Amino acid sequence: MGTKKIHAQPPEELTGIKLTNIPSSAVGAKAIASALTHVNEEVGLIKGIGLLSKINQKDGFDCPGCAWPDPDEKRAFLAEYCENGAKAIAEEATKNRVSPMFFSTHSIQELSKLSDYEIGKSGRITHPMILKEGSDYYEEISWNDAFSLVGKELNNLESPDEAIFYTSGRTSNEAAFLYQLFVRQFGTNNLPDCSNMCHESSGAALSETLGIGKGSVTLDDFNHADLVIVMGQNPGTNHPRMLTALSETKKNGGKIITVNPLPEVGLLNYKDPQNPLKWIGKGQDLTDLFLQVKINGDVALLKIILKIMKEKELEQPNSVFNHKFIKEKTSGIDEFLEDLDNYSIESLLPQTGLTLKQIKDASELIINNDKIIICWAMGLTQHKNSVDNIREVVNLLLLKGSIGKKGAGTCPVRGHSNVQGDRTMGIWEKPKEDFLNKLEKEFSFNAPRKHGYDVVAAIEAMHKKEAKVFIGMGGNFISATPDTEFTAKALQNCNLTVHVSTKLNRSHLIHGRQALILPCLGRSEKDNQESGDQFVTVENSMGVVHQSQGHLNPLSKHLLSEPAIVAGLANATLKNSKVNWSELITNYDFIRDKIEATINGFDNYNERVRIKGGFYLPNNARDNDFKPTKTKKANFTTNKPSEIKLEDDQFIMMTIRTHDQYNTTIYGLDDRYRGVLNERRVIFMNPNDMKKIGVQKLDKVDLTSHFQGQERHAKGFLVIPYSIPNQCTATYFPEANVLVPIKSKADISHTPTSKTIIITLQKVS
Ligand SMILES: Nc1nc2c(c(=O)[nH]1)N[C@H]1C(S)=C(S)[C@@H](COP(=O)(O)OP(=O)(O)OC[C@H]3O[C@@H](n4cnc5c(=O)[nH]c(N)nc54)[C@H](O)[C@@H]3O)O[C@H]1N2
Ligand SMILES: Nc1nc2c(c(=O)[nH]1)N[C@H]1C(S)=C(S)[C@@H](COP(=O)(O)OP(=O)(O)OC[C@H]3O[C@@H](n4cnc5c(=O)[nH]c(N)nc54)[C@H](O)[C@@H]3O)O[C@H]1N2
Ligand SMILES: [Mo]
Repeated sequence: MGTKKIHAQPPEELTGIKLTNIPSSAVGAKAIASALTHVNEEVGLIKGIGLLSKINQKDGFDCPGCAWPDPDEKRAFLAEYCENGAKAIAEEATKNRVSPMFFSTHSIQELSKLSDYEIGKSGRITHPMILKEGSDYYEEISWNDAFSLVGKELNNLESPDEAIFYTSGRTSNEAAFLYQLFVRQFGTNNLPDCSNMCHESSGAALSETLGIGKGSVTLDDFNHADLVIVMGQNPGTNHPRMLTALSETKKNGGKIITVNPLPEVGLLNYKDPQNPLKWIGKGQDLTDLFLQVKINGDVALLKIILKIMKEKELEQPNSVFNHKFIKEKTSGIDEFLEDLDNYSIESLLPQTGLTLKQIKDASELIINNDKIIICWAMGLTQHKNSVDNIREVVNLLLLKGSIGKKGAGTCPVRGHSNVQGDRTMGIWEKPKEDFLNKLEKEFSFNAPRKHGYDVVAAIEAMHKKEAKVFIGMGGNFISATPDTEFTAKALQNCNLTVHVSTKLNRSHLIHGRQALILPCLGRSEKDNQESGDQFVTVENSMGVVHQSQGHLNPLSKHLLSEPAIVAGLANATLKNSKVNWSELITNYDFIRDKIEATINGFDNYNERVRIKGGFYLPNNARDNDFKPTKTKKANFTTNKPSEIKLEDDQFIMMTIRTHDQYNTTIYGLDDRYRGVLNERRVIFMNPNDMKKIGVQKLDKVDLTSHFQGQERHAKGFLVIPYSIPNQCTATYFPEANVLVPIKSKADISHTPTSKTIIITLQKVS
């Protein structure tokens, strides 16, 4: 078998870099032009504009781009989308088809030599496909045969715990609910999901401290905030509509602090895409104070701020802390304040890369304002001490009483458009007892109690051959996960790998003994079942549950909806299920009734979700009620700064997204906002560091990562001098995933440390 020659990583060849000026502002006319170009190329202009008019409208479909919420009230025609949302839609609604003919003329080996960009551009998969043992070509298979094969392989396992059921965050509430029910009736909690690699650290920290793993603010809070702190996040690229919310904060007199190793264009300056009059000219400065922190220097920075706050409060009692809130609502203040004395500002400062003056300026803004929102994303969640990062953010908000009131609170900005909803639906390897009890009662079965594998544990189990069947509900497991070569081996060890997918991706090529691709409908397509056209529901980053309805005709009549695929798998696998799977999918209202019966906050689900705009789920932190925590109060915690020690020739590397990708889906080869065109194999470096190791602009280097005495290698990256702190570097994911060691993960949350990788560089002569 030719598996050895199959490429688990993108090719190392360079694509012809061009450097341009970094734009002085984000969005504006260029963004509109770029969006329309993608739409035109993939879908055609007229159909494309029709599609854009349905994005995030109350009768339209939820943009698959990100989980940023839509305004509760006004929604302008063509207004609730952004450049990158438009690209996401274009990518799904593409004219390009991956048909059985395509597969019969392209071997797996050949396809694996393509770049992720080329693989994605091949298009949407039209038929269920099987890769038989020993073959190098996928062939068409009937849905029935595909389901039977999965059922047979699952039932052949010695234990249900030998199967892995992964979920990516685009899956609707209805599909996710059915999927977890199927998996638990089969007998395992092995439900790893993309959250394990994403906001798991936020969930862990927020549950412990505030009693809910989700953020507390609503979109309207941005209209009322005095101060918004954006940490470790690049909204100009990844949540462009957030810039509108930030500009509202500014309009109302609020201030913005940005904490980031990179001066990300969108945060610094912005032009409203909905206001063409403002496209010409300078745009709006969003950030009032930019703290160019060193990678993983956030706990050190927050500790200095907290120490300054404490000092001021001691000098001038009642000038900083909200004592009423602290006394009534929190626990652990004394230990927390005492622990701050264990650290000195002098020893913390070098970790931040900032001057004390800059940090004092930030502290001043925090001390003088009461309504504070802190936003964050992957810059805080993907480090060894990520949970500490987020708990320290909570400490700051608690001292100020800046939670559970208008204009204040926590704002972890979610990634995938329904990643938060999937968790609400029970996609989690560590389900709560209360939820399992309700499932058992409603569906008359015994749910497994043993906690399942998260993403890293799942990879390790497959590597050790302790897990033998992998099923992915969406996503692109091989390219999204760390330690590419190790993970490839893990997947290749399986008896069967199955992917429910819209588009071709690398995970279809890194396969087990046999493999299946089960093609599903996309968000933008009509989902017709026995009772007529269905809608699905999703939950955004701020806990609003709402409808999403596709309007396009499905691109192939052989596609099934995700709920129908789950029902098919369940019917073929489960022998004693008392659930009528086939009936549930005739009308998704039936699924929603079951959700209402088993999950809190979904009362009158079918009725309330039909109200335009949807409804908010309960949120105890938003209501200033912290009873769900262990102490029944909001908890102060003591946290540790980074413990990384770099050797003289070592650098810390973060892996980030370009402006032209959606996770592992590569829309194009440009990173316009960072001035890099037509190349993804680049490494951003500080010019002083370049001098120190003797490399020049556009020199080619190989990268080696170092972890517990092991080395991993990635070849051929071009050096780009950039505004980034000393000893810090950045590369793009998924290209650099090969360097992320499988065992390098966050404490508690087990999130791979995709933003902290220790590397050295070797110049290629
Ligand atoms: N267009 C588009 N939209 C997307 C996605 C996409 O790929 N493309 N992905 C979606 C998903 S799943 C997610 S999770 C989100 C991701 O959204 P982001 O978290 O914004 O994405 P990243 O590119 O990982 O950027 C991380 C940011 O954190 C900064 N950073 C890195 N390390 C540190 C640190 O130690 N401290 C601080 N303070 N900052 C740091 C980086 O410089 C960068 O600006 O976006 C979602 N939306
Ligand atoms: N080094 C590094 N690694 C990272 C990160 C990082 O910052 N650095 N970020 C991590 C993060 S935050 C995340 S969330 C993960 C993302 O991990 P995943 O969610 O696994 O990856 P995606 O690239 O979002 O998945 C894209 C694939 O989903 C399929 N798809 C798209 N739409 C649909 C649909 O509607 N239904 C179905 N069934 N399939 C669909 C398509 O086939 C597409 O190829 O990656 C993580 N990996
Ligand atoms: Mo994510």
